Amino acid sequence: MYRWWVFVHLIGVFGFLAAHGVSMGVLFRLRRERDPAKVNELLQLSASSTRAFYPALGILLLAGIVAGFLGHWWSQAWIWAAIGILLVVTMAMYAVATPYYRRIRFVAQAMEGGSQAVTGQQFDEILRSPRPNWIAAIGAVGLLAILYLMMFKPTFGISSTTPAISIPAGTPVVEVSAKNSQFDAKTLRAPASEAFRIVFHNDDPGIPHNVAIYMDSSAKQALFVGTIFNGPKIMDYRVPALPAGTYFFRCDVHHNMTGTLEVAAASSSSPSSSSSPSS
Ligand SMILES: [Cu+2]
Repeated sequence: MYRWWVFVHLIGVFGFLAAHGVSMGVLFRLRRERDPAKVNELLQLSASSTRAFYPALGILLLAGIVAGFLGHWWSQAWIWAAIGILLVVTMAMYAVATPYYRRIRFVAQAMEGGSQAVTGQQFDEILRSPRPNWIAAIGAVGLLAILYLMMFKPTFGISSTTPAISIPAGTPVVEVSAKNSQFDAKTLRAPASEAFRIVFHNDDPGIPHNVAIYMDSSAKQALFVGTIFNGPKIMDYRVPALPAGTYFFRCDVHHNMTGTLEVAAASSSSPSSSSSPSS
């Protein structure tokens, strides 16, 4: 589900960039055009392409927000930084581009209408303005910054530190790690009819995982659902006593991360980790 929303989000990004491609092309084409009628035509082409901005931007934002919730990203700095950059870049590009376009359109329409108020030389100066370079530079820097944030999801050093975990002596413990979005064990073992702990190491920076236990692989009946959290972090889950049996566990964020939990009477099963015989 998360991947689908990221997919839709990227479709919005492509639409947004394609619409910008037209107006960027016009922007640089304008600098070489001196015929007022053709300048007006180009401006109309650009204006019609900007109409595609808004639906694409809407798709981009909607899918991005949904994916932000599904991926549990809202507690992370990078997503807010990306939104901030999008806002600032949008406003900056609008502020730089709008007066430029407006001025050219005003002069070109007057000239096409037969006005002699602006000479060909003055029109040339307006069209040769360095503004298109600025507009393109702001957009490119903003796009690269957002792309970097999306790909690398930097924590900016404000990731949560690992709290000390204290587990009373004699409590059965099951350890499992997630790395590169995979569990390090396909099978976990726990004692029957006894509450136990799962010490879960999420070793994936900025990626949310959890461990949830279900009756079977249909994952319809949950027996225990661990808190979803971003790595790198360790959490200990308090799992209630389960009757002997074979259960299914998975990460609720990544349904391809699965395994089997074997719950057996303490005497008949060899303990998987530091669980000790009850005193
Ligand atoms: Cu996961």
